[in-house]
Amino acid sequence: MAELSDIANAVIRDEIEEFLERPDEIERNVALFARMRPEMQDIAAALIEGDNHTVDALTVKALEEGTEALEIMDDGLIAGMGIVGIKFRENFIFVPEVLACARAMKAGMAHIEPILSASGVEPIGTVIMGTVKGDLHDIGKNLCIMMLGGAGFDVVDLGVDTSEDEFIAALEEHGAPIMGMSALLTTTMPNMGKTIEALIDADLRDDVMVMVGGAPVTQEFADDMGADGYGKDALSCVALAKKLMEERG
Ligand code: B12
Repeated sequence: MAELSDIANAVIRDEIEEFLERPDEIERNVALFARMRPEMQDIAAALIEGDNHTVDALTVKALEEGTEALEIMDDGLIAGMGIVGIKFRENFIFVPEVLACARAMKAGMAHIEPILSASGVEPIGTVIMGTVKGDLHDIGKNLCIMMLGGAGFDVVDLGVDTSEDEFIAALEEHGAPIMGMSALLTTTMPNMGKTIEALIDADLRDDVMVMVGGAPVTQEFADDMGADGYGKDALSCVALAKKLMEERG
């Protein structure tokens, strides 16, 4: 089993020691960071500190040194945000600090976005993506959009706080075969189901495959609301979109 001392970066070691209390979360994060290259730990540490300039510089450096964009996304950025999420949940930090970390995440994403979304392949189809009404979280959705672009999908991004009417208007305008909804709040998750009901009322449900995701969303919840698929992360989002395209024929 990995030990705290196996983690090269002192900031990450301190963060885990000081802020993580649940044994499962300590074990998971120690294992995650211990297997990570020190350069990626440094990016995660800068993100946790909300230091967008350092995340920016370290991301550029890592890319120049030949690091894969996906490794930076998963190990540096998403892993760092995982610690931020726990500190936020436990009230060690509050919205302003999380916003600084989100800004740092976006600084890194700005450099990996052109790489992950450059596909060079024939467009497979159009995906409409939005974060549901009442919800302003867009980091995960934006990662999914990058990866979908990289896999050859054209993506129409409806942004955050997307109403049922906005999803419907976009479907009518683009005739997209797939629509993806993201929700990060338990209070906004039901708006996914409401949007699906609105699609039924608008007689559009049979024209589009609906996929859903976001940290609190589960396969069971997706099934209950009548979605066609659930994806746990950006990679599964792409696999799911491809599968739904095939199923649709
Ligand atoms: C960053 C953040 C914020 C930032 C958002 C900045 C931004 N531009 O997005 C700010 C500070 C604005 C914010 C605000 C709030 N937040 Co907030 N936030 C977070 C935090 C720390 C990280 C979210 C994140 O970006 N994760 C990283 C990304 C990469 O992961 P992801 O979003 O899960 O996305 C991945 C997958 O889920 C999947 N995926 C996502 N979407 C989709 C869609 C499809 C179709 C598919 C297939 C897959 C998929 O792929 C993604 C990539 O791998 C989470 C903690 C957490 N553990 O999630 C809390 C969290 C979501 N927030 C929370 C809360 C409470 C709030 C506020 C209400 C706080 C407040 N008091 O004001 C407000 C709500 C604002 C609003 N109306 O939306 C709670 C929600 C609790 C709950 N039970 O609902 C959480 C869980 C924190 C906690 N307390 O534990 N937040």
